[in-house]
Amino acid sequence: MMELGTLEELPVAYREKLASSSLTPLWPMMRAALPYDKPNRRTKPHVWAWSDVRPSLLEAGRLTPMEKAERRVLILSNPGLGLGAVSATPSIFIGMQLILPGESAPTHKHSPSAIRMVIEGKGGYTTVQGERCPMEKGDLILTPSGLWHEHGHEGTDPVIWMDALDLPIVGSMEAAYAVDGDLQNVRGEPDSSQTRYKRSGLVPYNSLGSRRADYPLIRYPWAEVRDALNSLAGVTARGEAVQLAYVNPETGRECLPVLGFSALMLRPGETIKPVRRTSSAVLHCIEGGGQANIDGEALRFSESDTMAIPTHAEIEITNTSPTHPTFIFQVDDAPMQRKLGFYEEFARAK
Ligand code: GTQ
Repeated sequence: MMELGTLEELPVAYREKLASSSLTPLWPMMRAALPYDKPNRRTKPHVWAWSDVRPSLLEAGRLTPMEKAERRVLILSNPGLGLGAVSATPSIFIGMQLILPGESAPTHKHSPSAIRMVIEGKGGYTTVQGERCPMEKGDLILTPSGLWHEHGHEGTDPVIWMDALDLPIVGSMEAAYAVDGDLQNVRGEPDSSQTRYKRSGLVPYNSLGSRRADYPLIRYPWAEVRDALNSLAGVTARGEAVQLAYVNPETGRECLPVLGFSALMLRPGETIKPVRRTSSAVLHCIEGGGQANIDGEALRFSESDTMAIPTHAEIEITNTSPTHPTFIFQVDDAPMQRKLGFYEEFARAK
């Protein structure tokens, strides 16, 4: 290991000359920029309890009308990333969004890509590029980069969902922006999960010959995902993760460029120990609960709680219920890391 020179060793006059020419020496910060073996991580393992989030969000509903919010969202700020941080992990923005009966969140589009994971309430919907998607608990709805979207609510009780965006990445490129639009014309047909892409393994015949749609499937209904997890559990050894990835049905690849999405089932009493990965993640408990151990920190979670997992973390997750399954929705940044060529999984030290 080299002993690297420090800033203080350099003559003051030289340092001042560099600063006045907008130059900075690398070597004093070499190890901070490129630490050996493992990145420096500021992100803390953390659980945002639904019992904290929900009342604060409902209070926002009383304090701030939609006209003054555009999107009524509380951001999950990772406590390791500084007060008021706008992300849950370095790459993942998570917002909790409330819409009250009769309200709508106006049409816009933006350069970051987003998804919604519905937590509570009936009667909400998101219209994406003219396709109206009903929102039921556990449904995943994509609003990819550049597609018009608006939210509405025709039910009687508050509707709450979790937003995940690649905003920290797009923002760090100074490339994040939005455009306002008019109310969309809604095509008078059910969303594609109920029509063109009703079942995995089947795609419209003509799609084989045409240029593939970037985003053919916008909504992934939870009832079907849950059912598929149950079927997969029947052929998966205990202790092995029962996990399904949400993909683009035309390409079989991840549905968005930066963030990846999957659903995980833990059977009663089951513990899983996923391999250590270079990606960071956010886990949201759709149903059930349990305990996670992240880099030696024990964290309990229950239904609708949301958890941040730093890059390179050692993790273990247990469903502490002896009788009920636990279902978890996972957001991670593996798709972007794979594209950048450094995504890696590390075998466990025995
Ligand atoms: O619903 O379009 O949490 O534009 C942040 C930015 C949600 C949205 C967020 C957004 C939205």
